[in-house]
Amino acid sequence: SINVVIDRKQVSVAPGSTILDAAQSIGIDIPTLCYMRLHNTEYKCQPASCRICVVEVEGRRNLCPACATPVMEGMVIKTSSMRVLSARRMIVELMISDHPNDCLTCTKSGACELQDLARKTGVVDIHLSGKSQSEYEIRENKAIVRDMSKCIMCRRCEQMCSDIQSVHALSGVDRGFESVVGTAFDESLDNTMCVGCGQCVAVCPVGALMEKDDTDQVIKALADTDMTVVFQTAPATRVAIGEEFGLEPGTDVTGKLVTSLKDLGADYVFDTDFAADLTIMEEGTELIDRLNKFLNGEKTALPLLTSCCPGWVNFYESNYPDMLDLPSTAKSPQGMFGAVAKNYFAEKLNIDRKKMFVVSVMPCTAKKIEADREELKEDGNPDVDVVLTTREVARLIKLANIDFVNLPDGDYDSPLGESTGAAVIFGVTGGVLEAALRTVYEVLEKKTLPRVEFEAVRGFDGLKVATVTIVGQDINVAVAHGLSNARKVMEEIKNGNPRNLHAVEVMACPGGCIGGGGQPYHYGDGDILKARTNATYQIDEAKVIRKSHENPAIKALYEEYYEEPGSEIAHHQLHTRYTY
Ligand code: HC0
Ligand code: SF4
Repeated sequence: SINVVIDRKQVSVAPGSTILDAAQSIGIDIPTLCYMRLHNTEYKCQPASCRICVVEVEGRRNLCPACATPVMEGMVIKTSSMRVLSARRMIVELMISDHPNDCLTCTKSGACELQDLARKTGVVDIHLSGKSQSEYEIRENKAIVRDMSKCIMCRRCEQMCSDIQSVHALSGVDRGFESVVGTAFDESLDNTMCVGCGQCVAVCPVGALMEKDDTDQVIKALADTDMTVVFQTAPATRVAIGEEFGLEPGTDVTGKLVTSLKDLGADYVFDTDFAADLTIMEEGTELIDRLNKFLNGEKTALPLLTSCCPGWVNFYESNYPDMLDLPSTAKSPQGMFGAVAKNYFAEKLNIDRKKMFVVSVMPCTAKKIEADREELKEDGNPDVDVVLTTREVARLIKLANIDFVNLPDGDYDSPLGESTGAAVIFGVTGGVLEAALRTVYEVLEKKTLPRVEFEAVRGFDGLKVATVTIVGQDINVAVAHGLSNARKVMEEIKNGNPRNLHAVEVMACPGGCIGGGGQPYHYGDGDILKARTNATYQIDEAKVIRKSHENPAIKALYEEYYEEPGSEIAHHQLHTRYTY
């Protein structure tokens, strides 16, 4: 190992470590901006372009960027000398001199890293004036708002979009003072390969990339006494929203979330998890049909691709238009919930679907685009009216002055609130496939699983492959998260499917929905994602019923309304189609 001294403290680190690694290992905080470490992967973004992490190394004339300078034996480093401080101040001043002064009304205020740096470096006055600020039009689509006047060119979004997602919708454009991260030919995101996953939003340190704020529409609906407002909460939101109120990452606040939505004025609070169980019934049946055909030597489309993540759906629609027979036709749980609410439940309440307002609480920006798909509307009336990200819901709860942390636990309403352990794990990478396997195994084997957990599809490896033996047949499955991993599997399948895969789960966001683009900011911190993942598996473990096909409310729904999985009415309401 290599021994160095940082701020009078001795530290030994592995060769190849940077000064930043060494400092972090002993809890010394060096500010960073363009640097980004991701999700327990080896992936590091360290362009060393912002220079905010500069430190003083004894014997060297120039200050060194801590994120990109390797340690050397005997180095003596000062991380906060006055020389360092004035260099950092200069950088922050430069950035602020070309940044709008709307902190009072900026949605990012309070979570903005530039604001934080200004405070940390004690910048109170901007000496650099004379040059007018570069201004850009605010561009937005259904999911993402881009205000490039606020871009500080850290390029973290570009790294996410290109390296992690392999989407390449965003890149550095223009030079010098004018340079920002934008789209090719300044096109709207809708005219690029953007899938709406919001991973760019998740890592933007300032307010340049934000989710489209739809809280206003929900406030209006809640204030309208004629409207029946129905909420659904996605699996991954319950283990993350607590962070917005100062709770530890991985705190399960399911009950508080329900109560807070009731306090906001919801008429019904239901669970997307219920619809996740329903998805397993429909998608599982589809998988069983395709497997049976395959076993009988008939022609069928394999592997079946999961279709619940709209970032992934957008990705395969635009990148693999000639393989649209592979994805399951099952709508996502959000989509199924909307259909059940606006058909079955509206009929039950005897109200016009236009008098029902369905709000999804989602970890996801792409869900906003999904809800706007024509296939998820009836006569122009959407099954889901508005999608709010976890962050937006937290904002709403704060606006309503609700003391979230001290709320009592509430219960979901019946009948669309009951769910199993299989449903909640949808929120983590591997969970959809694990849930499907729990059901497919028992249906095909006609016996109880000896162990419900399928460990082989758990964990943070970018691509997980496993083989499960069902009725004497090896079923090969793969799980990818992060779209660059998805691209690898898709290229493989395109080139003859050498692993003979039968089912593939893809979630666009690293970690799955718990790492979604609409979740409380985690900036790639793997520990936060792990905590949310562990909490999710704990919720599953604590459930009495852990298999979708055993959900009594789902069984009742089929008996009362949908007849059986794959029935005509189920096809009409719970399935969809894909287009290029
Ligand atoms: Fe997910 Fe979902 S698990 S995509 O990540 O499948 O957004 O949480 O709601 O729809 O259930 C997101 C999360 C969901 C859906 C579910 C699936
Ligand atoms: Fe949305 Fe989840 Fe897909 Fe990310 S992984 S795009 S949060 S559905």
